[in-house]
Formats: sequence, structure tokens, C-alpha cells
Amino acid sequence: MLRFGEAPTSKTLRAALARWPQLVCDPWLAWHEPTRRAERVVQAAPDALVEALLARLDESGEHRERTSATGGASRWHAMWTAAERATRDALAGSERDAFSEPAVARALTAAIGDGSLLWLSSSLPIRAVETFVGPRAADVVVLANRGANGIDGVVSAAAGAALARGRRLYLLIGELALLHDLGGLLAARRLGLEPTIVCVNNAGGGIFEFLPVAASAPRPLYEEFIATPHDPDFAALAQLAGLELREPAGSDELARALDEPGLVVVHCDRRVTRNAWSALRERAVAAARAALGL
Ligand SMILES: Cc1ncc(C[n+]2csc(CCOP(=O)(O)OP(=O)(O)O)c2C)c(N)n1
Repeated sequence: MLRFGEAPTSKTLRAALARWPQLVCDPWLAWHEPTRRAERVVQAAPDALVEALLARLDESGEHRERTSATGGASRWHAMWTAAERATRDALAGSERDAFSEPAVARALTAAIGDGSLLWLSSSLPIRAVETFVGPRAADVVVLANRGANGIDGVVSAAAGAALARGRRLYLLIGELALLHDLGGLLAARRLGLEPTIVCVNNAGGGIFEFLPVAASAPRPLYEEFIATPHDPDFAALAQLAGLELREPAGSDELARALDEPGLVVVHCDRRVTRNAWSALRERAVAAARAALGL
């Protein structure tokens, strides 16, 4: 495994990469290597290293032999494409399932068009998009603060990015992160932005449902000290932001609610999300395995 650049922020990708020994190309010998999987860190300009490696492969003739047997594409690439297609097919239509973070993430990413900027908050929004949304050809910039920030300043960061890029802003955020940055709503309003803020209200931090504490702590204590539901007054928040409040009741209403600027609040049950998440993941993994004959 040849890696160029920092270890990726994505936990899923980091966990996958950790299974293989790696050669890391780091032009400044400054990047961290927290996985300790790098057998070698090479200080080199990436293009120079790639050219040198390709020249070696050409010399050995091995590269040509391998790719000519499959008409240019490697076997690995064919497997990847087959798994990707099977996974995508397995998830098709799940944006219309009962509200859960994966369904909302899919519905939102399908709805946004060219020239938009999608900002993903911690913690479930970024994970849901990473896990359940495939690539699209649309001109959409997707940004997040993962790895740099917590759930603070998310609205402000999203507003600043949309302003700097001159793009229409969509923000996918949980209600706790939204409450954390009410000042960001005011700032966005003052700057004249007209965002579509999709707030998934799952009555607390949904991420904790995925941690061992959800099963081990007594439920009332878990709710009070870990999940921390707040029951915000969304009408007041929308008024503060100068946005229309929309609270869709199902996937058709959600799709319509995403057309215009506004505060779109989707009420979800944390445990429905937890179950939907595992079920969809299992379905996708089974489809990929079948496509690969595993
Ligand atoms: C400033 C800050 N405080 C606390 C945390 C710990 N934390 C991580 S995720 C989370 C819950 C976030 O809840 P919400 O915004 O509703 O999103 P969800 O997890 O439901 O997607 C908390 C409190 C943090 N990351 N950053």
C-alpha cells in the first residue's frame, strides 16, 4: 500500500488501511503516522517517486504482463467496481425508509444540485454520508471539520465556507451541535446567506448509541448524562435564523422541504437509526461479498 499524505480522517478507511503494511510518501517528513503501519516513510516529491516507481515496473516488465491479461484494467480494479456497483444497488431506495440518519443523508445528498456546498457536522451526519452515500457527478463541494473540531462552531464554519466559495449552503447537523452555535445562525443571517439547514433531531447525541456505554449504563442515567436530550424550541430557532421552519413527516415531504432555504427539522428515533444503520450495512456487505464470490 502506497500512501501519499496524512493518515485519512475517516475512521472506516483508517481501520481498513491498518490491515496492510504501508509505504508513506511524505515530502516534508512532517506527517504523523498514528497507525504505525508504515514500514517505510520516504521523503520525496510524490510525482518524482511515482515516476521512479513506474520506471522500475517498466524495467521489470511485470506491470505490462499483469495489465495486458485484463485489457489494461487490473483485476483489483474490476473487483472494486463490482463491489461498488453491488453495494450501490443494495442501498438503492433506502432514502425512502422510515426516518433515520442514513435515510436523511441519502435523501439530502440526492436532492442538492450543482453549485452547492454541503457541510457535514459531527457526529452522525459525516458518518452517515461516508457510509451510505455513493459518489455523484454533480458539482457539489462537501466539507466538514472532522478531526479538527468537535460539535462547536459548526454553523459558523459552514456559513464562512459557503460565503468564501460563493455557493448555496446545505448543512446537515444534529440538534445538539445546532444548539451549540446559535451565534452562527445570527452570523449567517447577517451575512445574507439563505441556507437550507437540515437538523436531525434525535433527542440527544446519536453517536453514543453506537458505543458500549449504550448497552452497559442504566438507561435513565445514560439518557441524562450521555445522550443529553434538550428538546429545543425549533420555531424560536428558525425565527432567530430568519428561516422558515419545516418539519416533514415522511420522505416525500422531506424531498419537497429540501428545495428551498429553511430550517428543516427531521425527527428521528436514535434506536431506529441504530437498527437501520446495522441492517443497511449488513445488506451492503452481503451484496459486496456476493458480487466478489466470497
Ligand atoms: C465542543 C464539544 N463538546 C462535546 C463533544 C462530545 N460530543 C461528540 S458528538 C456529541 C453529540 C452530538 O449530538 P448531535 O449534534 O445532536 O449529533 P448526533 O450525534 O446526534 O449526530 C457530543 C456531545 C464534542 N465533540 N465537542
